[in-house]
Amino acid sequence: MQRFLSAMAARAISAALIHRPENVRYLTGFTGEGCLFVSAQRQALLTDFRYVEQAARQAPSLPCVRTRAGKNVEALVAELAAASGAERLAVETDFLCYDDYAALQAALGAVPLAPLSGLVEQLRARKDEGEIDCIRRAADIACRAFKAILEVIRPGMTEREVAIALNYEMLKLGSEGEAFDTIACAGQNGSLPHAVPGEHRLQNGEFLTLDFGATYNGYCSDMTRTVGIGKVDRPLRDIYQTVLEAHEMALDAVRPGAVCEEIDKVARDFIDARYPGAFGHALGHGVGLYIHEQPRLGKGDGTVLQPGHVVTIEPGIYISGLGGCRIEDMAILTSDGFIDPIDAPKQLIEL
Ligand SMILES: [Mn+2]
Repeated sequence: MQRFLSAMAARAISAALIHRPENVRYLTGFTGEGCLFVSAQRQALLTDFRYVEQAARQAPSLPCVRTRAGKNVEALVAELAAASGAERLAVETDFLCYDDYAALQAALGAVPLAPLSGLVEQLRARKDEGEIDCIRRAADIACRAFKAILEVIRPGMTEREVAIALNYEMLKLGSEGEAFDTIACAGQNGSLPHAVPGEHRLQNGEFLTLDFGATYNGYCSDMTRTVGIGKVDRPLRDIYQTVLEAHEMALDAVRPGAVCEEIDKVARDFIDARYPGAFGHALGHGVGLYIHEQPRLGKGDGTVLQPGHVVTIEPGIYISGLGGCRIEDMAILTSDGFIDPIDAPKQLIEL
């Protein structure tokens, strides 16, 4: 909260209202529904009866303002803004829906709304020791679940059955829930980077791509492995080796001081020279309380990696009609390199 107040002051933002659940959690520890008002003079959680006690437990030092019939959240925010002498109120314009925005503006009258422009997300980009510990635990859960699922996967299972079994393993191992919808796609479905697991049954000779993450204390992990169902033939093996080499080359380029888009380029140039146009998404992204955070390892992001950044490295090749392959690890930037919390094997596994 102190860092956020300083960042607000540096941007001449006198008051802000935070709605995004990850941002409210980051600044206060509160995980229930509601929003957070912040000005130099006043900080308060606004929530309803269902979460008042929870707010007192999770954020004991923060005043909680209870919304109720006749005192809706907009009216209460207007009171807080007036008490703070706010000239404008910054909100998450990339999150707040139009109707809520309009209701808030109506209640605020002459005080205009303004974009907060990702200020909390910028603070969240570099993780502290406690956050990194949670991410490492989430990664460990996912890695152990992957090891377990390898014993379960059989030809004839559907993608959906694999995804359910993998989710169950993660939950048993302590995950609070999936970091995002688990991807399990096989055969020709592998060319869809974000395929939804369906009724396709695993067949010998095809690839199965698993992209999944666990959560621990709110923090996410993210990993992808592609495995062969039985022996896999030439075209797929070549794809795998190319993705693996690109993945290793990109990891070699990760260090404090490296520029995000340049790491992306290392993997992209290598793949494009062999499979033009087959790697159509960014190399990676930040991971934290939310699965896709700053920075982005892709063209146009000139962020210089620093200790505390946590990013994924996930090149892939996708060929319609044939299938696809992706290999994803995470890199936790340290003062002299990085820690890779994903310790699952990367050489091709043929089940
Ligand atoms: Mn990812």
